[in-house]
Amino acid sequence: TEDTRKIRLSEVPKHNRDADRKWIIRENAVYDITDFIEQHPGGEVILRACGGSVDPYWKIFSIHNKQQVYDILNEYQIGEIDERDLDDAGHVDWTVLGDEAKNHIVDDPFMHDPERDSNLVFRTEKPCNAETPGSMLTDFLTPLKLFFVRNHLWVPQMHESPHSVTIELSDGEEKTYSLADLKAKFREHTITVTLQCSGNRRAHMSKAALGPTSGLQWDIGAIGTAEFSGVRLRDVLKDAGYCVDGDCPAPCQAETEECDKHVQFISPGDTYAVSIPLQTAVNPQADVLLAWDMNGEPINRDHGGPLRAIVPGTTAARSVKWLGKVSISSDESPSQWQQRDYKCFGPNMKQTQVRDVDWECAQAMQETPVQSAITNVVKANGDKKTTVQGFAYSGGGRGIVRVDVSADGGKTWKQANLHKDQAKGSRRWAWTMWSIEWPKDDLVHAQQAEFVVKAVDDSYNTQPETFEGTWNFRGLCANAWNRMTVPAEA
Ligand code: MTE
Ligand code: MO
Repeated sequence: TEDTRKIRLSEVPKHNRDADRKWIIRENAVYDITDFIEQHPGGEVILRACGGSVDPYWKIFSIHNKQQVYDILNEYQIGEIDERDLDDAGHVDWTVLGDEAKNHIVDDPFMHDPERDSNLVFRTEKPCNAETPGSMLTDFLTPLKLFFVRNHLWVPQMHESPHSVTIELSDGEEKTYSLADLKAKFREHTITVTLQCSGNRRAHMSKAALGPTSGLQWDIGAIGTAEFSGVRLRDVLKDAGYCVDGDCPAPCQAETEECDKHVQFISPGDTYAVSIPLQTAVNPQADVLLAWDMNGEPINRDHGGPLRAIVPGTTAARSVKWLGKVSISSDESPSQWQQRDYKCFGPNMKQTQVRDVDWECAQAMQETPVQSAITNVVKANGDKKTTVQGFAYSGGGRGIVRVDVSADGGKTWKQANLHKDQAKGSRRWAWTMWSIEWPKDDLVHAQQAEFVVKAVDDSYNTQPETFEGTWNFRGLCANAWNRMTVPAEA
């Protein structure tokens, strides 16, 4: 329009990531996003686009191509590119910048991602977010090639140099350990851990009367179980100079600095960062690991190799992959992934009110509630016998003590057999597989049977019947009774 400020293209590169005011352009419009960067859901990666166009990035991160995102961006528009810098088609003509133009060609950061098993169900390709088909979640230890992948960004290329992790104490002192140091210096521990994404079963919550929730619409398969080997974070913190149990030389940091409350895990380049309570990190019964092996193999690139944090009993978002730094701090991680992503609000708070959300008043997810799901209903013996099977899991090291299964939509119940397994760890960090056989004569409905499962953990927590009461606009902690309807005649 007439009164829109016209900006010469040559001005844009001056407002790059290092400038005071950071600009981007989208199509022909110019935006000053300096004040938005902090709120960017994807963190600081947005800085890469500053001083140039976001278009090539949004081609890659196609998640941006929606009205909600355009609306946010529009608030930051300051002008548009001067006509003199547009080509005949009316598009920005980068060639006017001469040599500088080539800096605006963007490589696809996902091109070095590993190959993945075609059995996985992809929710997004770039970044890779793929779940295990529910029917394939039958083994106590999930086969590595089927283990769900949840990546916020691309998989970093870390194989060039030997890996190391830096421990930063609260006084700022740092100590760095190579992977070889960790292996040589500390006792190795192996624990069996179920990792479940905070959004597992979100697609089910999205079907509630309160309406859709935002995020990847996972079915039951954003969960898996593996044996992880590595060293206890506790042992490494102690070696780095942090007093974990009062037996270290004076002055004892734990006593003098009461404010030491969190351990931040940071991936290289700040591509991902979250934190857990320090109490969890130093508790010998909490089994928090810096892990390099998964099911007896070096952790592969998708799952965070060469080194990842494993925080058992806690939502998988805290088990940081490609771990580069561990930092003891009086604060939780300031990242988006700690402050925004994994918080539940009441069912009254709707997506449309997100701007009014007081993020600080809500607790960031750590330990998770009890969950269960039906993976398979198998008929055998000419339909005389139906076997229902699935998994049940609870966070916080709480074991599963009972699994109730119904064949009539939840009116009557029987108890499933809980399978024995070889889970390792100080507490129960792994799911429990269960199954139950249903004789045909007991199936009350002629047309179809509606199987339902709910589990009980060792604190007698159980799952809500429906999603209405725990509905939240981010679709987190979706753990209502799980249902599977099967026709009576095969
Ligand atoms: N760590 C890094 N560095 N980057 C990530 O995107 N995703 C987190 C967590 N750790 C993530 C990460 C989330 S949300 C989940 S659910 C788990 O990793 C998934 O682990 P997996 O891909 O090995 O199954
Ligand atoms: Mo997750």
